[in-house]
Amino acid sequence: MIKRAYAALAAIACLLFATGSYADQPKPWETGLQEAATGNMHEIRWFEAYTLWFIIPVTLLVLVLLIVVMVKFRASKNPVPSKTSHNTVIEVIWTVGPVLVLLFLAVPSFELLTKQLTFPQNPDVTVKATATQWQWNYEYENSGNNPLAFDSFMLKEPDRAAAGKEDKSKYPRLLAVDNELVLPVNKVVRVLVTAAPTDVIHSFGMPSFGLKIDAVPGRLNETWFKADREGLYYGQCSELCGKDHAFMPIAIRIVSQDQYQQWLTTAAGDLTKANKALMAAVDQPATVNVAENVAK
Ligand SMILES: [Cu+2]
Repeated sequence: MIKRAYAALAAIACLLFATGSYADQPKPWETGLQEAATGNMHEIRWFEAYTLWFIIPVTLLVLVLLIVVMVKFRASKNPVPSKTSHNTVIEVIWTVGPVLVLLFLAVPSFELLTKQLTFPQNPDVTVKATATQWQWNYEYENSGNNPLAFDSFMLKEPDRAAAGKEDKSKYPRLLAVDNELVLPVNKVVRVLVTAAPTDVIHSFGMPSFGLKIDAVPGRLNETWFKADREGLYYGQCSELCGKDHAFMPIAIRIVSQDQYQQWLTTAAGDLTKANKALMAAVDQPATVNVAENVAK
């Protein structure tokens, strides 16, 4: 009996978490930042909200001062302008005030920057992302005898059915790709970013990870992240790189360590098979949810 209750609770939990928690992607009319999926992004979001506490009052103060000056000292009301050129009190205020504001902004800002640029020792996984006009190539380090590297192209509309990616809420147009970059949750991932030798500059950007780094031909840039929840995340090339710049999205699938290991083992031999198996494993709760909706 109790077992059954637990099973029912688990099923309900599955249904609840199946809705909406599977993908992080831009939403129509979104004006804020995407939900954070890494510690750094949590702090970026915090810092953004924090700066607004300074920006809004300063903007309002300047607006009020402008209005006061325009009304109170307009030519008709104030025909003889003041010839005051110095006022020590005011000068001290408008020097010390901004200095304080800048200090309050600079300290957490540099702290955050340092955190982003401090690479954790011994990353769990290292991948290399190479940009080419106009796709990404991902290469996994330490994949042993079976080196794993593959191209990731934007998913073309006619290929949706064959790829099993008909659900546009999960695999949105212009963001979904044929082969996602698959990585484990709660692990430090080091990303080496470059562009093909004779190519142009691109940029590897993943908003919900707080990640953006240039992909420059002949130069190896390094960044890192640690995703704190599973899901399918979308980013884009973030440096204008040519006519198909808007059509080289980045998709990262964050999965459990077990799922990642399984995928890695299979992917070395057959990437399509590994991707299909992974999709079946992670998309299952959502399918149950859809069936439930249809039943109603
Ligand atoms: Cu680009």
